[in-house]
Amino acid sequence: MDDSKRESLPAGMAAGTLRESEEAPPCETPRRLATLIRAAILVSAMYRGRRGREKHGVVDYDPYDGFSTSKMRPPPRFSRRTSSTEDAAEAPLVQVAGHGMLERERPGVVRKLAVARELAAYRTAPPDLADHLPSFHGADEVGDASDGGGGGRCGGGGLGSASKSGLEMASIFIEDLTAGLRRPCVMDVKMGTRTFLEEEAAATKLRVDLATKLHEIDPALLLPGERERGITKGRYLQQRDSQSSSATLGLRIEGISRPDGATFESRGGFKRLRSEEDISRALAFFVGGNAAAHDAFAAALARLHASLRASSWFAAREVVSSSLLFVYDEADRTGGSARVRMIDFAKTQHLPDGPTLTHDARWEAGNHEDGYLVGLGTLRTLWEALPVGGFSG
Ligand code: I3P
Repeated sequence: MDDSKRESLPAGMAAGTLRESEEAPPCETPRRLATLIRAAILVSAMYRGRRGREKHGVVDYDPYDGFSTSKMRPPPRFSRRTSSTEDAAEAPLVQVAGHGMLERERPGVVRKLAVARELAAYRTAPPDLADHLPSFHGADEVGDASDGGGGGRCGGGGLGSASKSGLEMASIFIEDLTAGLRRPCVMDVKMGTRTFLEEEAAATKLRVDLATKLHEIDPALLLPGERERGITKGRYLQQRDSQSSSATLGLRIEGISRPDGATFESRGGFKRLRSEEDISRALAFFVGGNAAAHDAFAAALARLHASLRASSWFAAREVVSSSLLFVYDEADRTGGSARVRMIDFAKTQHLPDGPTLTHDARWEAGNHEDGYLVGLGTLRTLWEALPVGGFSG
């Protein structure tokens, strides 16, 4: 996909570049508001696309997703299918985290560039988890997108090597979770106490861009000279986990988008959310006083928790840097539009001969524990204690 096409993609919205604001703007006519939101979406999408290409020189495309495909080249031919966004008379897609954009393939279905691990997750997800993942509508154009980077290997679904080098890529077609929503509210919660793979922890390449990002979080986190020399990705990701709520609470909020334009900002604001109180405030911001949605999400999280505890698929997989996407329609006061889905499986790996994971044991090198259920437990506890409407921001 060429740059001009990517930048003109209409669908993606990244809350990441919208300034942090917990104050709703004054009421405006819906038309004016829609124009403002559209402008913010466009600027945000263009900024992120250009910045990613400058940084990596290659595709920076990561829909719905906390996993970066930023160092992957696109498949040789992106897809024979053409985007039918124009045909889909729906609201723009809302994306609150990740590195790139989703494309609407057809009404109700989005296209995402994915690595083999993610494709394998969708292909192998069993029926008892079907309600907890976006529905899967197939894949196109699997190709080798090797970029010579470092990485290990994983199993998972018969695609062979799916390390961060030697990546096999596919366009996957998955359910558009905001389809049919008039005023979608979206929140991306990255799960787990650890968001790096073991091979990433061992990588030695120094990256100045990551030192710069760490500096933006807190200059004191860098040692003398590191800003110029760069830091390893392992160090960056471990700092991200320990400086946010990931390491302690097992989750962090990557982004929230509300249709009224009041938007927490993930790149900056969210990165510093660390305490239970911080997270609760963000959750309350997302719920916006909608008690029916709050109840519906509480029930959905309880169902998800029960399903994951009982799932042999989940027990056999390390699920790192995966998110829960929360979606509801602000205009819905029944809770019927509320849904939570597991997304972002680019760092999900099947451990065919490996241990059965508890997902709540402490990680030690080699045991693959990811802390996913630590985060889900925290989320449920905080969610149930939320005084909906009780936070003014
Ligand atoms: C990014 C985030 C992504 C990660 C990316 C990080 O940090 O952790 O998940 O991609 O690595 O920069 P942040 O959220 O602070 O912006 P991976 O999922 O591939 O690890 P990258 O810079 O190598 O793309």
